[in-house]
Amino acid sequence: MINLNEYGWNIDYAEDVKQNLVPARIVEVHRELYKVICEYGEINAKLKGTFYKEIKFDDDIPVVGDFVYLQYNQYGDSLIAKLCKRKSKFSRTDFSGHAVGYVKTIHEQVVAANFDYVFIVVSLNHDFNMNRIERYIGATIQSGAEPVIILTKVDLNSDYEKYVNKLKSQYINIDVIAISSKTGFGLDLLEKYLNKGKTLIFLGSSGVGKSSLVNAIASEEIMKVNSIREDDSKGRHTTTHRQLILLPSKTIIIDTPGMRELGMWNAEDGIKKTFSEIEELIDQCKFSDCAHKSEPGCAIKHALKTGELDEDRWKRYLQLTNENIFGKQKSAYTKKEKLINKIKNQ
Ligand SMILES: Nc1nc2c(ncn2[C@@H]2O[C@H](COP(=O)(O)OP(=O)(O)OP(=O)(O)O)[C@@H](O)[C@H]2O)c(=O)[nH]1
Ligand SMILES: [Mg+2]
Ligand SMILES: [Zn+2]
Repeated sequence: MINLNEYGWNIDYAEDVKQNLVPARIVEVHRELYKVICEYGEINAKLKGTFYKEIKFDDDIPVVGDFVYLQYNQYGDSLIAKLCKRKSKFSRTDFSGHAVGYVKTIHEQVVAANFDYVFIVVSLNHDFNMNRIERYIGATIQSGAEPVIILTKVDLNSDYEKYVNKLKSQYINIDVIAISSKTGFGLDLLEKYLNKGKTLIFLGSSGVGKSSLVNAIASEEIMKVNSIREDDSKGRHTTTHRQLILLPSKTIIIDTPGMRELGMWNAEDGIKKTFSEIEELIDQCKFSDCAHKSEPGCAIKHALKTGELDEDRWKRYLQLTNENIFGKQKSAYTKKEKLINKIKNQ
């Protein structure tokens, strides 16, 4: 019999449900087929028919890491009857374009749920990119979990301390750890995050060494790694789907395929926290609707001039906030379209 507590279950997730339902955690999703872990072991499950009726938003569909209640069936697929409230979730904007009428909608797509730490995995090989790291941090803060920046492949970059210092000076409250899965360098510094019952999710571009790190932490080959790959070449995903794994040491990890296009969804809060010093400057502008262009008493202009605010960082802030506003406008538009369609179809 499996103890679901080892998979992160605790009383906070419990919901008021009928007695015969069994709590479980989603470990993999393959279209409509779910692989879940419950007291009876790892089994297959599907959403119960009535589940679809109750779905109000796209994010009500269970994803990897979610806790659910099952109608257990020992002879075939069990049925997922209820989704438990999420403690954290990671979303991105889905541009795949579900057509509503003639309008392509942009909507929230939840990627994974209920993790405590997000390991933002960045390779010191070719991958290092502040803009991308900031996006990940923004989305992580928004998710409700704690970000940890992991710089991989230290063995390939003798200059790694420069990058560590750059990040540490920029993000005072975020832990930055440089490691090598190949030599084992730095792995001891990860121990404080490998607590029993805590869930880690690994995010980062394809080829940065996420699965290699899973294996290094586990000290065994749990995830497939493409050993002949010499660079962080894009577009070849070794890990093909998100997957929740329980290591022998009882650490729970969600490994993901490289995700380069991390859209922002309602990430306003996360961006504000990531760029808190910019938000503070904006508060000091003389005019509350300052466009930070030619207005007198503009704190941003002043800070750019004195070098207090880095020009690149300001540009990244603008880029991220613009994208976010764009996402919001689109979704408002879409809601209206949906409503019009609904009325038309009545
Ligand atoms: N030199 C060196 N190579 C590494 C290290 N970590 C991973 N690699 C190599 O980098 C390549 C990619 O590693 P993976 O662990 O598969 O990368 P991934 O992030 O899981 O990639 P996807 O599954 O495609 O998202 C492999 O060839 C690894 O051997 C490291 O610390 N040092
Ligand atoms: Mg992988
Ligand atoms: Zn201003």
